[in-house]
Amino acid sequence: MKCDVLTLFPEVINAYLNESILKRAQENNILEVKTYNFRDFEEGRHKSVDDAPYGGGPGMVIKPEPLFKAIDFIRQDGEQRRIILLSPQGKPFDQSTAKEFSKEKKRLVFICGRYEGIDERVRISLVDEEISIGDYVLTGGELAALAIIDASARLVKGAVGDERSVEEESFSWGLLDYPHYTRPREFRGLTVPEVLVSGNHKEIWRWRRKQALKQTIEKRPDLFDKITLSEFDKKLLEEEDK
Ligand code: 4HQ
Repeated sequence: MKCDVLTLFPEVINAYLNESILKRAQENNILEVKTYNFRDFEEGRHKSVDDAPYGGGPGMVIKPEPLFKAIDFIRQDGEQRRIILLSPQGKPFDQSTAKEFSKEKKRLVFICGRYEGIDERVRISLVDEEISIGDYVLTGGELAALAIIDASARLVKGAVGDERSVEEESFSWGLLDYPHYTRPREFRGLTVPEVLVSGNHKEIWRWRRKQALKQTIEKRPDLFDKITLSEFDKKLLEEEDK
């Protein structure tokens, strides 16, 4: 997976990506991220990348020129790119988009705005798609770009140390996770469910599946309504609790 991030705060992007799993993914050439400060492409004397909105009103708008220049610059290598703008007006990002990005052959370019947003002509002429990470307003697109890169890169084969943890998610696709426990077996009077220490893998699998189903019903009925239950799932849900 290859990405370019256009931002006024490249150090924010780099700080996150240079830790832990995504750091290792970059070292192993599974993930490549180049960050660009688009202020470097502003040629005005004062290097200001924003200006007051036409029509008046509060706040400032990112000027088109530095972003057009930055995109011209990164396109010089002739590689194919998918240009993405982070914005609350975008298509909601979800796990299937992450899966798609993890397999994308083109470079992904993330444009991170600040202030009230960017000049509309950037969206019209440069942007292939607008994506949102949720219905709330951030101060900038950086956290959105990081969320998308993080969720997508960990799905690239070889990115996560133990491949089974990603495989297991696809088995429970669309459901919430089941509860996890580690040592000690008793902690402040709270014990680990007996089945998890039984060594009976079939029973453990049944318990986890049932917990995942029940958590989804309880906490995210909207997600539960979207999934199709197997006959086995229906049987699990009908069982009396033991
Ligand atoms: N933004 N999902 C950047 C967001 C946002 C979101 C608001 C985008 C501020 C400057 N981006 N502008 N939600 O809240 O992607």
